[in-house]
Amino acid sequence: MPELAVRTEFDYSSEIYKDAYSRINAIVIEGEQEAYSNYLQMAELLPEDKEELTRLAKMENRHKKGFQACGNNLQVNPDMPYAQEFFAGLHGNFQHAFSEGKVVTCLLIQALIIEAFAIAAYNIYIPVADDFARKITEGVVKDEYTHLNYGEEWLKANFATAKEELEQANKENLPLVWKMLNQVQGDAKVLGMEKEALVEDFMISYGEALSNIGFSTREIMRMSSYGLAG
Ligand code: Y39
Ligand code: FE
Ligand code: FE
Repeated sequence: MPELAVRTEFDYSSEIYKDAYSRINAIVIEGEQEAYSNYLQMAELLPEDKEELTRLAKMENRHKKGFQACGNNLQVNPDMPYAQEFFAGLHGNFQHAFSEGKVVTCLLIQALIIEAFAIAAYNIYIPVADDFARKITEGVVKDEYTHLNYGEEWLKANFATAKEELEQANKENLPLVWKMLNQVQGDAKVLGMEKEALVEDFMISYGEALSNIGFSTREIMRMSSYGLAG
């Protein structure tokens, strides 16, 4: 008998699933909330793009509502304090960069790193999600590509002046992503999401973005593995 591809089924109402979901769902809700306010803050730094950035911010707010509905649908209470702690490092770095008007660093943190992280997480989640969450997430992930593309285009157009700051910001922020991935690894697995798959998808989106912006393959390899071993 030929081997068939079997879609893994989950007991979405089991306590173990709901417990893991209470943290992952909170991370996503908090991430969307912070993304919303990050785009509004970037709109202040880039008044010429204010309209577009406000439009992106509003998409993030819709995503947040969508994921809140996913939690409600599974009767899960998102653990928001856990999620705020989870994002504290990136959040602090973004706020610090914003206070100094460092738009390149803000773009790297939100529009490249966090978007690539979101794209990886949502792509890997879709095949293992419950039907309700799958439909929501499929709509959301399309928007996240739009957000990543915004960051790419802006940084590509300003590559010469942004390059050094990008490398520095990558150094300071990418290690946080690897730490965050390690931290969620156990809960992600309960939901059917493997860390290796998350890392692979993240590397693809982030690496392609760096390439489109103008970095060489060598630079991309050096940058994207920064802090991976640590
Ligand atoms: O731009 C966005 O919408 C990003 C805020 C959302 C971040 C999602 C972060 C997902 C990490 C989840 C890790 C689960 C394995
Ligand atoms: Fe989003
Ligand atoms: Fe986004």
